[in-house]
Amino acid sequence: MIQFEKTIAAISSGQTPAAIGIVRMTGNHALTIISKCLHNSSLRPRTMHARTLFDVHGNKIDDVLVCWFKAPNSFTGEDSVEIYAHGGLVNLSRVLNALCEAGAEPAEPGEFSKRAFLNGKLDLAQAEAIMDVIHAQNEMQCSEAQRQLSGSVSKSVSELRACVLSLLCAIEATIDFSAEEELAPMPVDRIRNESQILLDQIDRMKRAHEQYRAGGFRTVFVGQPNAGKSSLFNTLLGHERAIVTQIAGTTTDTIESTLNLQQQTFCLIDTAGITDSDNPIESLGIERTRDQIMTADILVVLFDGCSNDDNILTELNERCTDALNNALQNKKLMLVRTKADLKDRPKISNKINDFAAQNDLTIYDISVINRQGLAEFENALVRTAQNITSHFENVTLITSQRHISHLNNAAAAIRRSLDSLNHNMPAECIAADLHDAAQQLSLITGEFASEDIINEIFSHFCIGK
Ligand SMILES: Nc1nc2c(ncn2[C@@H]2O[C@H](COP(=O)(O)OP(=O)(O)OP(=O)(O)O)[C@@H](O)[C@H]2O)c(=O)[nH]1
Ligand SMILES: [Mg+2]
Repeated sequence: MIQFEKTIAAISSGQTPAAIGIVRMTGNHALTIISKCLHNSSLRPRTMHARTLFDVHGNKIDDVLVCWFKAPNSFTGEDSVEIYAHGGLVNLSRVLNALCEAGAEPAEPGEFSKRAFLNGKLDLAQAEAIMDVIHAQNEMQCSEAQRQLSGSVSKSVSELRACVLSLLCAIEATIDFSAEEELAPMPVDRIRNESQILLDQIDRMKRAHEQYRAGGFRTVFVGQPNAGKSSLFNTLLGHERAIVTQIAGTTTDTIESTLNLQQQTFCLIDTAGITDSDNPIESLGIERTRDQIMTADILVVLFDGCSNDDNILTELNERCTDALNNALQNKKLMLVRTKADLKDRPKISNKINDFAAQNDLTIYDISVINRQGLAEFENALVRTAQNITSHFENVTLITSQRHISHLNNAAAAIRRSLDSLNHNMPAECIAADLHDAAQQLSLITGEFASEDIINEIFSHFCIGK
């Protein structure tokens, strides 16, 4: 256990008015300091004590609950004390000041977590996951962060590193260190195969990361003007985000908004058309629509229930062929017919029916007026998202950009070593790059990370964490 000179304290709960707030303190002198503020009342470890807290001048600060976590069985591994006082910034500041007057010092951002890391209570990836849990904006982000906190990233990265190290051992056995031992032959096939498996694994992790970073499944609505794209977009969101009128060509730009549905996050994107236009503003909007179609995770094609216009299929086929084929192959295309509440709608066109039948697609008949078919459509949207996620089922999701850049560096080093192998370079060259790959992976969990890197990472944490 590292002996830190200072005993630190901070308000660890939110600073807005609340029934209860928490001040915590960690360090060698934590017990001495708290004892001064409790008029020498004794504490048992891991037991809640109802006490009155005083400052060093004997003024009463608050009636509190106090718990002592005896080293090494605490978050930081040091003697730690938590004080549960009445909430609110002023009251909690009084508690903190009382501790500081008695010998504690105000903690720097992330200092508790940094001590936990340096004392081996958690690795760097887990410490970073704590911040992700705190800052999670939705259910998906929170459960991902929780998984990382319980060590999912650390485990996967350690496994990758173990594979690299095992390859390294095999290569080093071929290096003539002593000139006396018999040398093993270079395991060329093994290096090729296992390097490729490592690269594929890293690539899958990166792709899952891209999906996650995009802020949910990019769900793009396309269709002829007036098909009802903006109406469905607004109805799913539950508020009038996009302008809806009966004038064709109302939406000229792409509009994005986040939708949380059954624990999945979608980034809904309403678009302008994709038909060429003389209007320069519309042309720019159309360009953006095409860009969105190209990068869509889910493509929703809407047909106007009031007409049997099926041009959108031809247009998608001609102008966005690759994206359409990709969506079909990966089961990411959904068909919607709108305005189901209207009587005397024309028959749906044969072309749409044939397209749906050939590609085994359901046409969701919906109305935003009487909400017909909306629940079925939402369920299907969630199923489509689940189908996409299933490709990443056994892949550990990486959410931190820092981790991704170390993974990228590791992959580049593995590729360099493969290159050296293919060019019959000396074993030392192949080994040097694999060493580099192992080093990059270890930086994710923080083994061998320099003090500067560690300080930089924890400086982004909040005070009291
Ligand atoms: N009766 C009925 N009318 C609808 C429905 N959905 C949309 N509309 C009407 O259809 C018209 C066009 O709707 P929008 O949502 O603006 O269509 P859009 O596809 O976004 O159109 P552009 O932005 O112009 O490409 C509006 O007058 C809507 O009120 C529906 O389910 N039932
Ligand atoms: Mg619109």
